[in-house]
Amino acid sequence: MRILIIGGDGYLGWPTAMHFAQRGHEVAVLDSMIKRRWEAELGIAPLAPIASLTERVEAMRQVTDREIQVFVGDVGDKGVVRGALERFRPEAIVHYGEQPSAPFSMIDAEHAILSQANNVLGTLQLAFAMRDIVPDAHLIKLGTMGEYGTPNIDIEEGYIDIEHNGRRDRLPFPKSPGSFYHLSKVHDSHNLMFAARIWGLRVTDLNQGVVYGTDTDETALDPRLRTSFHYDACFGTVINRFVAQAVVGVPLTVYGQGGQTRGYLNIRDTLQCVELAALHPAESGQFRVFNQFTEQFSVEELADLVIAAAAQRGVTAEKKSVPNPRIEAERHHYNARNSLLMNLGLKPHRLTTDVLGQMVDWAQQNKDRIDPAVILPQVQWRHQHEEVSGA
Ligand code: USQ
Repeated sequence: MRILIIGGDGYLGWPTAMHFAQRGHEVAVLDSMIKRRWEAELGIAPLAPIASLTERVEAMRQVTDREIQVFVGDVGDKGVVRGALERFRPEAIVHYGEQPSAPFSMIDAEHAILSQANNVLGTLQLAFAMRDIVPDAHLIKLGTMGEYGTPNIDIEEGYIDIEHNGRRDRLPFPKSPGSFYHLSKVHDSHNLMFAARIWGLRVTDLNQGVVYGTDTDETALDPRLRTSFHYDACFGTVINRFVAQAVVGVPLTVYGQGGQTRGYLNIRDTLQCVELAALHPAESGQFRVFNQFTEQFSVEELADLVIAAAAQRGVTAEKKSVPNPRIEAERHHYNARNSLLMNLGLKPHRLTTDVLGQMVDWAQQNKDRIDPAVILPQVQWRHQHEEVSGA
């Protein structure tokens, strides 16, 4: 299959590109490298140094004999995206090319607008280009479980059967996202659902949970193939952050009461899920939603698991509640369905003490690069003139 990975320089995009290339698919990546510029602007860096995209592609060729084609540019640029689709003619497009951080989108007006313009308009540009150039290609779009928020009912996969005033319908599941970033994914979902309906595009929206992990089969082949691992309060996801905090002796930063529960998955399972979606494409005109996570945990449970795994490695860690910089429910019902990818054959990698222990070992090897100054959260959801209430 010819597969284009948009955002192919990122934490998930690069391993996805290698994964498909190793399985014999024809792979191209499109990336503007803007994430690297945002990191520089915020004064943060991945825990281990990351080679440039050109160096990675060259290393991949040397190590595996696999070729990955590169298009440098912004998916929101009409000429760039149309040029890439015309030259590469993908049968599947995996779209990771978005600003991925909730805190980044909450810094100020400029960052909120940048996040939504980048994400929503880029995806819209792509949808029009697909309509005109590769209308039969399958778009696999990375959405987020955070689109749903934390409703007091079970979360279904994209749609819910509703009875209202004696009539029934199957409608999009209600959305209640918790940041301008998460909102951008809701707007994308609506735009793509509409595009599938009016133009017959094939779309799979992967509502992904929080990803953790350092390695995939391919990143482990050579240090030049590794992917970016963030532990800072802006781009770091919670498990990756807790592991880094444990090895430098910073108490694990449980926000507020720590009952916040989300779906989680290993980076290896992101690759499995995207591959399963690609091998089983949506029908023409179908906007399909898969909830992409394997396990649910509260933040408090995660802190305890990391502390136990660190202890097995002789590392003493502790957790500490810090005032929650976000506005989110801290004790709530959470039960999300995730059977569609399981039905397609997903074999989950569970968050075991062993898996966490390997992450602790890896973080220890890179411990000297951890900058304690970027660990504590700086971005507040509450407007600074409002009174801060505890929870
Ligand atoms: N949290 C802490 N302590 C920390 C960091 C986070 O208690 O030091 C809490 C947060 O308050 C939140 C939960 O952990 O309740 C998850 O936070 P996160 O930063 O790991 O994840 P989030 O901001 O939700 O975003 C991440 C990715 C995003 C993806 C999303 C999936 O950055 O790209 O869409 O996970 S989901 O959370 O399911 O929406």
